[in-house]
Amino acid sequence: MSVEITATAAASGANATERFRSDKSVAAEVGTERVNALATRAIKALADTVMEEEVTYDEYNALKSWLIRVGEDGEWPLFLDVWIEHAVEEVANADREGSKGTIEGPYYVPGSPVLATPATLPMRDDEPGTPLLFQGRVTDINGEPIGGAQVEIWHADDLGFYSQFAPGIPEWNLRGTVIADSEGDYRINTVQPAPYQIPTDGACGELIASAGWHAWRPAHLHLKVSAPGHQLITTQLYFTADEHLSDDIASAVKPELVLQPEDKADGTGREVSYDFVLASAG
Ligand code: MBD
Ligand code: FE
Repeated sequence: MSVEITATAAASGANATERFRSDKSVAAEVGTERVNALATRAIKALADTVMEEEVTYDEYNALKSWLIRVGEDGEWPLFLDVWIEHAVEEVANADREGSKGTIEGPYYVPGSPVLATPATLPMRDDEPGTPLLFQGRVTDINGEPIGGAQVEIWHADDLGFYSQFAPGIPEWNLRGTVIADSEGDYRINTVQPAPYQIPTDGACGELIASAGWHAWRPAHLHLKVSAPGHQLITTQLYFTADEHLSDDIASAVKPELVLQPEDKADGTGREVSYDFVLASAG
């Protein structure tokens, strides 16, 4: 008997929605004045679009049924993180010193296995993909190493799927919390992630197809790097020569975040170094 496991937009959307509910939505409270200001402006922007573009009832009803489907497919986290989060991140990190951040996206899960450096991320015995040695140092803005800094990493596999959001992948596959050594150095063995395609069979995919856009993000590693007394940075790293660096559907690429891996001398895959610089807290 063979069991075929298929990734569906609705299943990964449901997981992302549940994840968001349990991690983040509880603490989110916004005061009356801000809600008034922001909701008034956002609603006006939509109403202005209707007026300026002379939107028809057919178009209005298409929007209404599409919005209903975004919810049904659990794709609000995906929609917001793909098309809006980059602006929120830009505002949040406008004055930050040290390494560049970028968006978190919908697929972070806190509490991944803690691993001492040198670490190998949890992966299957036959994990597909090119082995990647990702290493570097965590320092403060004066270049002083931060011993014991925490490098949380999560990324898609060689097929572009994330554990806990696509079926049939071990729970913590390609996710880990790596503790740097006393010199702030970290060393992580993993595999190169594949470019990521927004699920095409859900509401977001429908928007992309209807608008004639493409659904791709360049291949990327997600990271959260932190240490006591320093500001946590949420970022992503990309790979040189990826055809989607210049047209990421999530608008989350910055030139400082592009890695240039090289072949390892022993022929066992690729390697690349990247140093993180953490701003001090407060
Ligand atoms: C991803 O992997 C991602 O990083 C973002 C931002 C949105 C959708 C999928
Ligand atoms: Fe991602």
